[in-house]
Amino acid sequence: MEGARRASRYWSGPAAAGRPGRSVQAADRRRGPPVKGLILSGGHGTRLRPLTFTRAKQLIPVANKPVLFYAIEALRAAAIREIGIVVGNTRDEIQAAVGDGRRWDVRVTYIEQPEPLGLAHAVKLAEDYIRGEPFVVYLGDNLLRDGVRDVVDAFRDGAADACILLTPVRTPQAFGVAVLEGDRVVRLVEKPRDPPSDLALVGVYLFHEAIFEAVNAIRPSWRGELEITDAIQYLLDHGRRVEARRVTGWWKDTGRPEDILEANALILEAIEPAVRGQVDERSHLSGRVVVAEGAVVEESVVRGPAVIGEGSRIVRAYVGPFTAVGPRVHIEGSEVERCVVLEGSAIVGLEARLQDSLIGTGVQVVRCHGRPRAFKLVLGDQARVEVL
Ligand code: TTP
Repeated sequence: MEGARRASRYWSGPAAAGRPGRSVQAADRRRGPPVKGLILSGGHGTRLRPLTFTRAKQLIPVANKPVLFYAIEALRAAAIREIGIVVGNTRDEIQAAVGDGRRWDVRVTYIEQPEPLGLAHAVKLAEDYIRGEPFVVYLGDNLLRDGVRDVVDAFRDGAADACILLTPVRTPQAFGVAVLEGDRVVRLVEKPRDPPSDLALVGVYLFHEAIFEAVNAIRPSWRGELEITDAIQYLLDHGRRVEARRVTGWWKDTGRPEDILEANALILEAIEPAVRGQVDERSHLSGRVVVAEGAVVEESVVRGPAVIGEGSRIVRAYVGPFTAVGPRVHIEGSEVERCVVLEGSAIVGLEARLQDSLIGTGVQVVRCHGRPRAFKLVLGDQARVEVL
């Protein structure tokens, strides 16, 4: 069964069980033709090494929730019930985390991409799954504060063949940039030396089936990938209508470690405080703080926004703003601020504050006792350590 399922490029779980609440059903009924979601969750993830040596980058948690889950929630909030997830060599891990989608009341179908040959290549592989319906491509490592509901509604009701989302950026040289006439796109330029505008493409695209002619016609770029910007440029060159909408609220691509820290800070800013674990009377919490079930905070100061994951122990420590402490983490006699610390790690007895750091799973950062007093490191490939 497993083998037979893998032999095909697509596989999905049983139809999502569980009925949506009445208000969700009503919202779904009000809408026009069904729109599918396509989340791209393959890729190389090279910029997030060493974390991506052992996990899919889309499963790295931001505010203690995998970044991919935000994408699924954004699509579901836009009344999308059918979601294809393009997966590469981390497919088992992604499938184990997401399952058949019933948790979100969506039906997830997995689409295998044997090699990460570009965003347009991933779209091309989804042609049979999309079956002529309008669809939203959502990069599985992207976050948008305001989601995609409004753009999906406008696209469904409009006459465009494609719609891209744009946001002003300080360094357009590092992005795909659009040239506009009104809300129509006339040209796209990839990483321009002399940018025609400061409007960069964000990782969400809406398409009708004309895109499949484009992704089948274009050739790989200099880096050997089928580029989504080339496919959209093909639509423009062939008289298709491509519209642009500006993103409201922030947009974050979590491709690099510093992006994870920033995305974490942005999400934490809006968390609802909740204390479900134990906080002793000698501890002090301030600001937006979540202490999950089974977590223990003793003789410590936690200054929000911050989350302390399930079963974690914070003892005689300071946890500062914009920190996400994952499940079963042990922080003792140390100060951490603006950090993301993943499951099962320990930070014990540090003399200086740990700040702006992304700590993987099961990592130990501990004070050296005994002689000689020296840094003693066991670091994975491509790790980075900054010392005082
Ligand atoms: P990118 O961040 O552009 O590429 P990458 O994942 O290969 O990362 P790096 O540059 O650090 O090596 O990918 C954006 C999203 O699209 C991400 O969720 C991975 C996904 N993707 C695919 O699914 N298939 C692909 O062929 C590529 C290139 C990316």
